[in-house]
Amino acid sequence: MQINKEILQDLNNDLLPAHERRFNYLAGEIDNAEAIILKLIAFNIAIPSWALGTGGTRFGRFSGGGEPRSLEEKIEDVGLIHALNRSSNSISLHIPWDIPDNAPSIKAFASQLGLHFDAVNSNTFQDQPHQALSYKYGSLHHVDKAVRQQAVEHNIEVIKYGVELGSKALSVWLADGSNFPGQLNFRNAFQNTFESLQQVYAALPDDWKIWIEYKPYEPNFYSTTIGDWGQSYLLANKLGQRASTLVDLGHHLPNTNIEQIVSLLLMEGKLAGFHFNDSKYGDDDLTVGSINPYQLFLIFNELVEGLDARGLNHATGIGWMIDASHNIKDPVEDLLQSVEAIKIAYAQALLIDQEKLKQAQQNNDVAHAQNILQQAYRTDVRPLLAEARLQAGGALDPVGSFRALKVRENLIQERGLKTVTTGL
Ligand code: AOS
Ligand code: ZN
Ligand code: ZN
Ligand code: ZN
Repeated sequence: MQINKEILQDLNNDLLPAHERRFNYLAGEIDNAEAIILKLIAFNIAIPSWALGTGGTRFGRFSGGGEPRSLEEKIEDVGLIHALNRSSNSISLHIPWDIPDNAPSIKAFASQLGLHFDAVNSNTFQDQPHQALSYKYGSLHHVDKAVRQQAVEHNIEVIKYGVELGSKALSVWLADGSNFPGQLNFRNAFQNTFESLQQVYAALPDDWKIWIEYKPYEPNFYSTTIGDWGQSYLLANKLGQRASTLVDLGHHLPNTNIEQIVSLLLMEGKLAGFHFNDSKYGDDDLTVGSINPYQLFLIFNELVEGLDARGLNHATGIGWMIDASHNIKDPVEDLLQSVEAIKIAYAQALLIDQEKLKQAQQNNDVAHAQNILQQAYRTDVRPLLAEARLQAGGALDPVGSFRALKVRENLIQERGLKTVTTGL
């Protein structure tokens, strides 16, 4: 299904007077509304293919119906999201959950919807049917060279798929670790990981990057071989210029200062990008901004300050991606909310008076520094986002329009109530 542009227009028209009232008020309060709107229009966030179906937990999975049954249908769903928010013009695939067998036609279909392909993700955390060797005890770090080789080859295959689709980065997340003390020799595991990654790195096309994701625990509960940003950064440094560290917001122990990590990675040119989500306890993969929007804002403060006038578009080479997946919400609504939360944080960060903040820091005026940040954070920037969407041809109210257009009902009609998508 596709969004009916005329009906969307009608829905926008109904909301227009109230929007204009709110927007005009805000535009009068701040002095850079137009500049912020342009930056918001340029800022797109990639949608992960694995988030388009209702997620499960290890206790069960409750499908919401009308879920995508194929890669084409996943792309179709991202197209729906993009038509509503005009901020999700790419999709990140997970191989082998998504196998782009006929890459040229997949690519053509995506571009019809205004979409391109972001980073491709490899998967060596599960065994696939017909796979020769098991990843039960790890993949790139495995004690057995043959298993490492199989995992290296899988990553190279993923790069090949990505090349056909026009992706420019391979994103690697390893479940490799150990569950019990004594199970693993840490140094050997790390060294094996490094040597395996060197082979993958050597297979990267010249204009490609490799993004190394870290995570402290789960599925392994004693050690993870790439467990934190230090370990990822170490690997990225040893590998070379085209390797960098990917920050998944849920991959930190509680209370970790993620914005500080972001700031230093950016300074060193080693910030690969993000898997945006939110969490209360661990890798909860909750809707972005649902738990701790202030943290998100502080991260965007670092990004705006660190990337300076460059803006946060694709030209930065940084990956802006969601990695949130839900077991009770409609996945499309969930993703629309996540994108909105990311852009709210960005717009708020653009309101920070960076000059004044520097001054306050220079003068050790701590109270004033806090006020500068919170003045921006407590500004309701949603009319700026709505205006940006309007100017870009999207919906003033994406979730409201999704409901009014009965998108899910239509998808259920087309695809059926009991659909199962690929993924976890
Ligand atoms: C796993 O915890 C990571 O967040 C990865 O990014 C993973 O590939 C993705 O979440 C799909 O399971
Ligand atoms: Zn992730
Ligand atoms: Zn994760
Ligand atoms: Zn996560």
